[in-house]
Amino acid sequence: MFNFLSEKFSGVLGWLKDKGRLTDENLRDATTQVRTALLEADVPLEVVEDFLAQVQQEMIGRKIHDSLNPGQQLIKVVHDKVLDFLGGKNTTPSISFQIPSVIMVMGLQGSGKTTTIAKLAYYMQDQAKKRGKSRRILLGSVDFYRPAAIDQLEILAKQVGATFYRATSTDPVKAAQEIHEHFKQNNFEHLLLDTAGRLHIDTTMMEELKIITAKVQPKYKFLILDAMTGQESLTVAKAFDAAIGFDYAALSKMDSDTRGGAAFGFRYVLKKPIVFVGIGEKPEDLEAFIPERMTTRILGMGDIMTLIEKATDQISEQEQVSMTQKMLGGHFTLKDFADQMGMLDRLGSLQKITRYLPGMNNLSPEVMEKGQSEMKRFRAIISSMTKKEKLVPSIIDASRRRRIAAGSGVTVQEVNQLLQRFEQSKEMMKMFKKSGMMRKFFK
Ligand SMILES: Nc1nc2c(ncn2[C@@H]2O[C@H](COP(=O)(O)OP(=O)(O)OP(=O)(O)O)[C@@H](O)[C@H]2O)c(=O)[nH]1
Ligand SMILES: [Mg+2]
Repeated sequence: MFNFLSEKFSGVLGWLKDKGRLTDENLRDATTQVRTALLEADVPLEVVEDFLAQVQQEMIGRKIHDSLNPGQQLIKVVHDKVLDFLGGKNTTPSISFQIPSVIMVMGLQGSGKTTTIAKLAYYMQDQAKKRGKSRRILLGSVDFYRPAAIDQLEILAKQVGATFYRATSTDPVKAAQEIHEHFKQNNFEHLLLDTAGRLHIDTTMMEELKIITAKVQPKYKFLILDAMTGQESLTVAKAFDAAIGFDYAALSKMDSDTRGGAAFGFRYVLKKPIVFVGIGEKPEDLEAFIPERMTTRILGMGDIMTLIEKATDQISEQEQVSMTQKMLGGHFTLKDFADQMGMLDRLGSLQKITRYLPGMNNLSPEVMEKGQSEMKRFRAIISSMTKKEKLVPSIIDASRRRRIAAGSGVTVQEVNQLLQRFEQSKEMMKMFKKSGMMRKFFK
């Protein structure tokens, strides 16, 4: 996510840090580099120019007051500006969807509309569940443009515990009305309406959407933007805004190797909140868009906060506490090692986790893949061990290793590798313990 942008920025800012004094000349140099970074990240030109003008103005103002550590100052100015452009501090938009309400989702073909609908339904259900409730959600589609589109929604509805309704009419407007009727008559709490996309902005699609909007009166209109379409996304968003208008945006495919220009340009030019970001294909792969975090990511500082929050969400506090105690207490067994890998598994793929960690967002997919399958293998091996072996690994001699390997379908070398890794992580725990880092992490 935003890899490209963050790499470039880190490069520029790192270079500046080394400069003791900020002269007109190196300010100009730095600005040129920031400009290139932004353009290469597909940030629309008009946005780049505005951004740089504002950064320069701030820097000139500052120079008079304070000439101490100018590199640091520029970093701060760039940081604050990026944050500003993404919506500003403490501006995380939150929606509590009114009951009852119709939510219409629109966007270009393949932008992620249908997937985002499933994610939204999952999110609503999940929020309700946290309060001991459940939601009656109806999903309907008026996408007759792509043959399999409606079936796709039907399948997703099952996955997220929502009801699916198939309209009998194949005329988008009539179908929308029919679905809306069904929604009202059956006392559903939310209707998530999926619409057809086109490859490009197209007047037929816009007209259709206009009429549907008038008939169904959605309370919330979401524009789905594919984070991978750089410059063009701004044109798309402007066109949808002019023709139909929308309240919120969701950025899909932020887990991809996107250049990040979409979010940057969109938020600044359209001044509409990006509420959610999609970070994968599954219904649970939805996150809140938090400008501070996005800024930190863009500037390549990693985002440990998100990771910690995710950990808290997915792993019960009790589990965390007991794991931390085991790690700190030095009684870390192979069973704990397996549990720990299980916890990691629940957090999501390694790729997703490391994305949040400073300096680790450049690991190649192959490396990640390897880590992931290694974890799986290790867990399988551990599950072939006896209780005693898990608690007292030192008893695992050659013949036990052969038995365990056979039991888990791996080679003896792989069993050895696991035991080595286990020893290494025990060493690491000791280091953590000494540095007090674990306590800080899990507080
Ligand atoms: N990695 C990743 N893939 C996504 C994300 N959102 C959607 N996709 C994938 O992108 C593709 C298109 O998503 P859809 O939800 O079908 O897009 P759509 O806008 O409904 O497409 P049409 O119905 O053809 O207009 C699918 O393969 C999705 O799995 C995301 O956040 N991350
Ligand atoms: Mg679709």
